[in-house]
Amino acid sequence: MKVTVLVGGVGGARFLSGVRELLGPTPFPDPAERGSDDSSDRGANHPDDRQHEVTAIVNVGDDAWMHGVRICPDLDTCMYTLGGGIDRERGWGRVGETWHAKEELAAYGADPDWFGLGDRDLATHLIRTQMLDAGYRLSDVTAALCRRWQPGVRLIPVTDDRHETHVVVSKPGGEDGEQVAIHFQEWWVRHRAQIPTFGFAQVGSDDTRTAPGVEDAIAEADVVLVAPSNPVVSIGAIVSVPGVRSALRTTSAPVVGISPVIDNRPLRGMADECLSVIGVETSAEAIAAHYGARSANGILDGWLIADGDHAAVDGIAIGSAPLLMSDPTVTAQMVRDACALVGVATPDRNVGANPGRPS
Ligand code: FO1
Repeated sequence: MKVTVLVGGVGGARFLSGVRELLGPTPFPDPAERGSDDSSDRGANHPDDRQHEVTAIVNVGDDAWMHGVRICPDLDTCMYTLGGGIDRERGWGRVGETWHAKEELAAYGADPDWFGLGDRDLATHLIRTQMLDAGYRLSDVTAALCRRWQPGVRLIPVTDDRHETHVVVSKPGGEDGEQVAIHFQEWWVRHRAQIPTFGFAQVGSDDTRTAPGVEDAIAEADVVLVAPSNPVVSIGAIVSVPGVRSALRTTSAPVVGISPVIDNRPLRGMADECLSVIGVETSAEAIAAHYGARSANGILDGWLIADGDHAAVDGIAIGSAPLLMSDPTVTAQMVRDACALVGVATPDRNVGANPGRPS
């Protein structure tokens, strides 16, 4: 089966681990792209022989230029988490990280000094910046970086174009009521969302288009999953890319979301701050209503909420399950429950990723 997932950062990466646990690895980059069509010598992973394909459409709204390198937090968090390089405690950046470059930059008084640029992480940004400067698209760069990390899920940025989330805030030190737009990372990391905030805006090229494969991945899916990522700055930023909303509304695949709150509170991150900025209550029901039913110009057919939470939205099938992503096996069950909610059968367990493990 073909599964397409809309994901942001930390929560989205954890969710993808569960999808991979359930369906087994999707080789990425695709080795078959170099292979021949002769069925005798094509590997077991040839797209035509593969049982399941998982494609993640990843948010790029958090991306930023810092110290001359291009940083893509959500793509890197997915790549490192699935590739085994993530620092699980932080949820971002590399395990075993050191911060010498950051300290040296600060010693020179280089701005920004509030953003943690790790030494290992810096290598990723240097490779990406060199490839972008050489004219490669972000989706090509992501595939090249994944040659090392082998995430076992196809990772595609929602767009190859600049589509940054900027945040309208009170101008620090400004006249009364004066507002200014700052980059999402400054709002999120420097200010921790603790300054008066008036809205979000996507900033980038005027003719932003979906990256190659994004609309096909939605149109050809057997099911589209909306991960329990930040509904505003992750899922909202993805759906704001021209072509995505219409692809979601026209695909023959059911679209099912997983609620990012438990007991109507986000697990981590600042979904509540973001939702309050746009006037949406932080609850499973309000977020579902915000996404909207596909039968009512929205994007959802189904919405899986945490046991004990409540939601009722016309046109959206509601189900409940334990939603704490404590490990990939638990998350895999969430994926199965979400698919079942919209009538999509899933395998009991994958047989690819862990051959020989006792059932
Ligand atoms: N988050 C922080 O809270 N502090 C940081 O210094 C920081 C640095 C950083 C560097 C690279 C990267 O890929 C992510 C980084 N993040 C940091 C996380 C990032 O700001 C957020 O996780 C996402 O943008 C929101 O999902």
